[in-house]
Amino acid sequence: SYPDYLNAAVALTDAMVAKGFGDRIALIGNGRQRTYKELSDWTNRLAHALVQDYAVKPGNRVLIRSANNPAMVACWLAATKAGAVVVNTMPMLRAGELSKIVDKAEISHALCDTRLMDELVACAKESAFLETVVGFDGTANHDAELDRAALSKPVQFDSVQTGRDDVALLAFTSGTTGEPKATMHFHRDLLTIADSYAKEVLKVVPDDVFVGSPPLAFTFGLGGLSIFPLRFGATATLLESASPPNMIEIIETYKATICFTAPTAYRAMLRAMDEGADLSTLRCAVSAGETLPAPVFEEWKAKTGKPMLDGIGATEMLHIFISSRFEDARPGYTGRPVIGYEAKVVDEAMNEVPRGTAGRLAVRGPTGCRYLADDRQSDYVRGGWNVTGDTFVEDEDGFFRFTARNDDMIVSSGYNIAGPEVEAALLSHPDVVECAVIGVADAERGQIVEAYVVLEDGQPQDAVMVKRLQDHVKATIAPYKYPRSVRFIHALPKTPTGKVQRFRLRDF
Ligand code: 3SK
Repeated sequence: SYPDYLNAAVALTDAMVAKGFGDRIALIGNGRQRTYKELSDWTNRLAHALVQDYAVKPGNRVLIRSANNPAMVACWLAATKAGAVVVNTMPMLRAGELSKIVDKAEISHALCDTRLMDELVACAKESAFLETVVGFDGTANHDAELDRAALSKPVQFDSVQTGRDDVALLAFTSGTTGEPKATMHFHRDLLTIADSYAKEVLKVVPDDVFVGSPPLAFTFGLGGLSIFPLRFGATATLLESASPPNMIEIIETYKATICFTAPTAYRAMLRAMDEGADLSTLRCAVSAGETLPAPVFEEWKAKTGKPMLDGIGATEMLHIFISSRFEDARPGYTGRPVIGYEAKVVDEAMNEVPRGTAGRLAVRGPTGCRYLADDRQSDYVRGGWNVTGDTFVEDEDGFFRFTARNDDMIVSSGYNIAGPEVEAALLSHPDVVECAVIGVADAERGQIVEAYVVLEDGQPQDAVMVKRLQDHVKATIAPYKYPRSVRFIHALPKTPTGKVQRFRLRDF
């Protein structure tokens, strides 16, 4: 229950100062630390500048373009305080991709790290909506137009009295196929994900220090690397380039306790531990965005003594709604619904299927999907349930196990084969670094399993290796699931958020 009038940015800054967190470190990034009081003052000054100098009005759509850094967080919070609806975007987007977002969201203002101006300026030239582009300095120098405008402004700002159900954020989802969709999230939603998942599952305390790789433009990152720490008076570390070595350096330097990243990075961290990296301060390793292979879970548990917390979320739902827990995390299982959420597995007619049977995962709870002006709304939300693109099985104890993306299910000679299962089998081979599996048309079997494999450096990409991998899969899972076609590749095609774009493999 939230008050009728609620501004999420105020709750995450000024209200935290009022609660006594003013002197604690809120953000660390680009070589500087900011306390909650400094963050509150900074965002209030920026909000004044946005309103007075750039005429930002409540309801205006404001795009932010930046890598993960404290200035991006400050701009997001300031625009929210000014009552704007924020669209956070990733630094690697090109002008054409930005244009789609600008047009769909009818962006009027863009705040851009000056190091990333070119593509945005190119996009603005073509846009009927985008009138104002303002540069901010993403480094610690604070020496760009917006920073200078903010400098002389007061540290108190009368934030816009938004309603708890006013839209605060438009989060774009590119998915692995198709046109981008914008999902609308309310001020209360931004706090709900912290008050449900972060409180119940992660049990965040003020002494926690967060680190991770997902971009703030992806709601997985926005929650994990800004909303969750700020909601509980904890510290967020922000990395513009969050490679595993950089994350490890932050973990060691700041004794980080909670990490948000994907299994591939955890694999690299496991290898780094073999070389002496000290990750012992991490009490919580959250894995999401891709399936967590059981071997990675097992090795992490063996090396750290703690389970990894697998989770599934969706941009449509804002954040994670099914997660494993410290006390009962099981390898191969995503877990149970987060407090406040319900989940069920359904067939095409929305009937719940018996436990143990695979079907479409449907979920409902305090957050949910509201696409902006998109006909796909009625595909995603049916009878109040958000019907995800994932196939899951619920077992007798109410634990949910991912089997496949709906579009990853391969049907070969009448057998349903879940691509991720074949991928997990291939990944357990010591010569395989990464892999992705698709179904390709086959005259005899309807479809066959085709695997794209990235091998360890120096491994021979020949017929002997193909046979070795096929035999390994046959020995690991039911033999009919083995990839009849194996192709070697240098790197898998991925979305900017790191999801493998299996559909692009069809063009190889
Ligand atoms: O599982 C995901 O892809 C996801 C999407 C949005 C927010 C959080 C997560 C984990």
